[in-house]
Amino acid sequence: SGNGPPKGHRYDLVVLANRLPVDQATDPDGQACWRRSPGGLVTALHPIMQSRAGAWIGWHGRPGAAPKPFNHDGIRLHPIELSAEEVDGYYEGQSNATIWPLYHDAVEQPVFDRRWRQAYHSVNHRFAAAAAQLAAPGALVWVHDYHLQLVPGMLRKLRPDLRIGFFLHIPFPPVELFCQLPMRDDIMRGLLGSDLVGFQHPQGTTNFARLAAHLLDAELADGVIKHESGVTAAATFPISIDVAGQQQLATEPPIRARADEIRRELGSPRTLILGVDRLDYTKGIEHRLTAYGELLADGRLDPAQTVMVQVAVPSRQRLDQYQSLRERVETTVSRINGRHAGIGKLCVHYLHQSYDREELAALYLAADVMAVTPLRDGMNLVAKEYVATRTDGTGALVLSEFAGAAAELRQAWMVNPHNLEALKDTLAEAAAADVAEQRRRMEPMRSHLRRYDVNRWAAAFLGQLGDPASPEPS
Ligand code: GDG
Repeated sequence: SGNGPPKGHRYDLVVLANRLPVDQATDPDGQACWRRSPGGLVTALHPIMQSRAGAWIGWHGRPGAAPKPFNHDGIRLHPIELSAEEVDGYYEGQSNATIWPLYHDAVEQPVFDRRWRQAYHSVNHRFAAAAAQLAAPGALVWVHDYHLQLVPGMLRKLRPDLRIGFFLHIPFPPVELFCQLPMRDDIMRGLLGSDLVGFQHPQGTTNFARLAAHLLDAELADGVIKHESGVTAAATFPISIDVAGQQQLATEPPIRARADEIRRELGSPRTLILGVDRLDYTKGIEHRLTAYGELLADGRLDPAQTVMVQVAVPSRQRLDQYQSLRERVETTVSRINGRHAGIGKLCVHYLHQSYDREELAALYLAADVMAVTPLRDGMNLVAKEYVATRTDGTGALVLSEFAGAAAELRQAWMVNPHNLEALKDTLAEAAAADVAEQRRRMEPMRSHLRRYDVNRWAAAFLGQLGDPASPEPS
């Protein structure tokens, strides 16, 4: 780190996201420090931001006064202050209790609250004002995700010279669901402040264009939306992972040894079924557990030969909906173990903890069946990480039709998680597949991912936004 450029320096590339790409940590001699956060977006943008000396605007993760702007790993970081009330209203309220459930097909009832909308508006304005100050004339500005949907419109007013792109990491809902939102007009005008809006899946792109036509009488032609205040392109950019990095992890001897050790510690089962998700109601964790429990009860899976590991990373724990989900999941796990486990032989190993990439890679390597069964998911990177980790082409991916990843990982064992019988059949089939069948499905998915990694994703978006250093890939 360091003090970096003088005050008033302007940047040619500015990224905005709810969070900065660093977490507060403590170094070995007890000093507070910043550490690069794990996660795909950070990995994807880091090299581009470094080579372009870009600036990143985001929240540092705690309520109250923000640290001064600082440099970290060659990137300028500009923290945005949020008061405790704004964390409640903008982040937990409007972002995670209204927009998140609504954009995920309302699989959980969205909550509407006027006070949250005010906080969402003022925090979005703070982000836009920071970007207006930091961006060089004609700079590229890339805004990320559902927390910041008003920013493009606000920034366009402050700085009409900028090229503004917005990427939504979660699904964009159909018109009739979106129209429930009391903020619908503000959000639509906010998004249409962009030159380019990107979605994970063609469905999102279509939903957005239809909505513009429906709400604002916009004209649609050739991926471009003509509206009262200009022209916005809408296109699909499915996000990916650092495929080479993930494959590298999979070949490291300590990680391979750890995978073997995990299987031994689990009692060397014939079939290990794995789930890895944030503990979120969109991820279909309960559906997956219920299906597994019934397969044991029906005698279609043998509890002496089968183990399930469910990693449920703690998430948004202050929200009621997440607390009650946790209770339901934990009850289901206990019920399955209570009925089918033996002394020293659990059927479900439930881990409400977070793990580093190395341990996750070892779990992916150890798992015969990877169960990814969201009710709705923008993409789902866990599915892609599993495929990239299986360098020998073995392993069975069970994948929900409602994950964005289903549009690309076509050879997975595809399932509708709402259909319990289908989910049971699919899990049982995947568990019974021989190595030839596993490879027949895995190889095309692996070659797809090798071609479409996260660098290509970022270059495609920035290329279409007009970045001369990221020509659009063919
Ligand atoms: C949103 C959208 C979209 C897992 N355990 C830990 C941990 N992970 C990592 C995984 C993976 C990432 O977190 C989870 O990504 P997902 O895509 O599966 O899900 P969301 O968190 O819901 O992400 C999603 C994504 O944005 C990107 O656009 O794909 O649809 O919902 O990389 O390996 N990370 C840490 N500790 C863990 O224990 N730090």
